[in-house]
Amino acid sequence: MAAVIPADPAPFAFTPARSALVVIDMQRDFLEPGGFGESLGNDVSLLASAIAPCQAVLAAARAAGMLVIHTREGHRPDLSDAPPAKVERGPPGMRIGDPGPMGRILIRGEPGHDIITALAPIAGEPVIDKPGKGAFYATELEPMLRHRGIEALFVAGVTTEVCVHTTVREANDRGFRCLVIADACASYFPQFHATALAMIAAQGGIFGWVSDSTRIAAALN
Ligand code: TIU
Repeated sequence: MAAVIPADPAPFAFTPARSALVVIDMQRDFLEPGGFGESLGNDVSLLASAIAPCQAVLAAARAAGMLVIHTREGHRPDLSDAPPAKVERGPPGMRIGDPGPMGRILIRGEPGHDIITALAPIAGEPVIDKPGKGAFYATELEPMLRHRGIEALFVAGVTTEVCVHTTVREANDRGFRCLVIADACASYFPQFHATALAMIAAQGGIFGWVSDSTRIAAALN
C-alpha cells in the first residue's frame, strides 16, 4: 500500500512496510534538569513541546505496523568511545562522565541516559546507542534498515539542528528519503529549530521533506 503525506517542499509518498520511524535521543539527559543538556547551559523545558507529537506518531506508526527505532546518545563508562575533543569541551565538573543528579553525564546505563518514560520503547523496538550526533556513525542502524528493506525514514526527536540534522544528512547521503516531523522535534534554540527545518526542505528538499505529526498520523490511519 502506498500513501502520500502533505509535506514541504512536495508530497511525500511512502509504503509503511518500507518505512521506519526513528525517534532521536528523547532521553532524560536532554529533556530533564540535571543532565547533559542543562550542563551545556540550556533551558531543557524548551524540548517538552516535542513529547506529545512524538507520542502521537509513535502510536500511529505502531498501529500501522511500521518499524520503530529509538536512539540514545551516550558513551561507555570508561569513555573509551568518547573523543577527548568532545569530553574536554564541557564546563569542568559538568562534563561527559562527571557525576550529576541523574548519574554520570551522558553515560550508558545511568538514569540520565534513559529514554523519558512518556516515550519508552516497547518490546520489539530496537534501541540504537550512538556515540556521536548522527545515528549512522559507529552504529548498527544502516544494516538494520537495509535488512528490512527500509527506504524511507520518518524522523523525530531532539535536537533539531544537532542530532536530528546530523542523522538526516547521514541518511540522505546513504539514499534514504527522510520526512522530518517538525512538531515532534525541538531545540534549545527556537530560531535554530525553524532554520534547521527550513534548510531541510529548501532547494527542492536538499536533505528531505518536512511535515507534522497531525498530517502523518492522518496518513497512517
Ligand atoms: N541529541 C542531541 O541533539 N545532542 C546534543 O548534544 N544536542 C544539543 O543540542 N546539544
